[in-house]
Amino acid sequence: MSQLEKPQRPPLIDFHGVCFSRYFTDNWNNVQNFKARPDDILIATYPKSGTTWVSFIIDLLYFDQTCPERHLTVPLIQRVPFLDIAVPSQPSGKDLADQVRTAPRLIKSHLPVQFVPKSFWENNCKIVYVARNAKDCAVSYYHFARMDYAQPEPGDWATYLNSFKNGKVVYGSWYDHVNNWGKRKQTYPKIHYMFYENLIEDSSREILRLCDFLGLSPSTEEIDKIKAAAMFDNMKQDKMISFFTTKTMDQRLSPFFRKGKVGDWKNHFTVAQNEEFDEDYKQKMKDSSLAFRTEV
Ligand code: PPS
Repeated sequence: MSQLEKPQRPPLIDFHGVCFSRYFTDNWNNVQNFKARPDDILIATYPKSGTTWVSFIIDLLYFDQTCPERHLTVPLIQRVPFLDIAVPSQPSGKDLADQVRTAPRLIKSHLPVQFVPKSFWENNCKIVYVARNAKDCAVSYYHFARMDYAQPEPGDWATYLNSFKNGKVVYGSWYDHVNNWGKRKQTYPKIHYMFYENLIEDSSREILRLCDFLGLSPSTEEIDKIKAAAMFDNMKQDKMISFFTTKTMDQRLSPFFRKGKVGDWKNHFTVAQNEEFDEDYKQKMKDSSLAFRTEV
């Protein structure tokens, strides 16, 4: 990407009490009025929590047997449109979702639970939520913000870490996001709440749990094939998912498929930053029943 093509970084804005940038609010009314269908599956996450990984797995689970050429010819952003996004000169996620002709439609969103379009709830849609521990999430988001010009200027790591702790990043507070989705699960049973760390630890087990939730019963061979295809190094090489053509991303600064590990935070946090983070975390998560692992 040349300097001239770089889109202007948008400022962070407060929108209904949550931080966003305009690329995630410009299409707000259309997104809110999105007409979900009963068999749509929403893949919801806080950014950098394993969305692409789980989207890829679910897409293969549904379509690899019936349409094996799909994942070789159709970019993942069309197979699993990102509902919320609207970047100038690119089709909006909502338009891409409307164009999907296969069923079930798989739809990605980073929206906090209170902003999910009401048609998903009205139609009793299945929702897969993926969460990742806050420390690795912050590190991954920092590197993503350095290379993605749809994100506000991240500043240096210390500055970014403070912004993350205070929810001053696009999609707001990680703490609110994971907890409010967790609370919604208690009243809306059709949410499957997954953890990135569990997928790293044992992806076969997690794929089986996912299948159980989705009502799928693939063969052991299919699971093994999907597990292999979804390994970090394989996904990183896959031209249909690597976002190389996404205009806002300069992957020379940091690749989208960066490390794919649990515990990379240890290479970023100073001892003091870690202590302060833990103290703040304890406060913010004191009423939470969620248990995150920062190593596996
Ligand atoms: S986004 O932009 O919010 O949709 O990003 P998201 O896909 O949620 O998260 C990106 C991080 O997930 C890692 N990733 C993987 N890890 C392990 N295995 C596989 N297959 C895999 N695919 C994606 C990706 O590398 C990002 O994490 P970091 O820590 O930055 O490497």
